[in-house]
Amino acid sequence: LLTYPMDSYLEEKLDKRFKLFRLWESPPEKRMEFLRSHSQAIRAVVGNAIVGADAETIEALPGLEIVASFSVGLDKVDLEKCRERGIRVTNTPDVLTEDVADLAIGLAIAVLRKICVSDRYVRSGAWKTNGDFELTSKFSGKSVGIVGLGRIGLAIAKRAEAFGCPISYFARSEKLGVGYKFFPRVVDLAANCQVLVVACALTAETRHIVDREVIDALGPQGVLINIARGGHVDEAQLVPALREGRLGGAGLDVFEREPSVPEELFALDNVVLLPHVGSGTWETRKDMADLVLGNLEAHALNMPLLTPCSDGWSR
Ligand code: 8YV
Repeated sequence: LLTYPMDSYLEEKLDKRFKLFRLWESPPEKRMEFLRSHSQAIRAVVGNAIVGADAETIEALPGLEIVASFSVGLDKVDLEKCRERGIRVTNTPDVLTEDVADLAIGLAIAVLRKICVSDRYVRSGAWKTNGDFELTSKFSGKSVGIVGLGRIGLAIAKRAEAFGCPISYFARSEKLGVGYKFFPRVVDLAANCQVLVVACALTAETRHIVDREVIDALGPQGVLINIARGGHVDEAQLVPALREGRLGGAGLDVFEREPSVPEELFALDNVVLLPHVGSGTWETRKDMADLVLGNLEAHALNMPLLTPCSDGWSR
């Protein structure tokens, strides 16, 4: 069962090797009926960051053996239910780390140097009529705070280091041997950095980890970058903070209710908004698809899975 239209390469390969059901082809109100009518046939679910395998879906599929997610984040998979039922879960770690880390740095530079605003300045003809563009803020050397020092967090740290940025981080526990300053509280990390990057997995524990207090600690000169999940940030607090200049800026690849984005953000020049494209390159999406296929094949052949879910907190 493919839950959502994803990569065409993945869909073609799945279609060739398996009997493929496409969940989105049935209207939302008929989905449970659809699942129940194929409940015996469906042995695997391939979901993504938008539609995974929730408790209802899992319950409707008594023959389900494996959930192979086309994502590293597993917040759309009911892991508890899978554990209870002995359903195997795989994701796509590592292959997307570089792209997501690249995009985090890209967003930070885009916000601080106003790349998108100045692009609009040229396109609108304003350069000719109004003269030089306003001055912007430097990225190199800014202190960068990272929430979650997993694979992606570390890759962002490595890149930011190359820009001469001092790095600090928040994680569930201090990581030995990384050489970055550890803050046991996110609010203290936010108060002590200029660019705060969210790079952890979304769990009950990390939902709204960036709340009003953290936003205020980051402050009018601070920039928030989110390449993880919209649910990490309390959007109802973020939007007025950006509008009122209580927060300096934000680069957001993810939102709480994708594909809906708070429209108030559209008018703001201190934000850069992307449609969840962190892993969205041809190269990486192919690698992710190959991992999904490899995991399904390994499962079918009773071989060890390539990337079983480790249930970790940092991605
Ligand atoms: C994808 C992601 O956008 O890996 C993740 O957790 O959010 C992304 O790589 C998505 O799952 C592709 O549809």
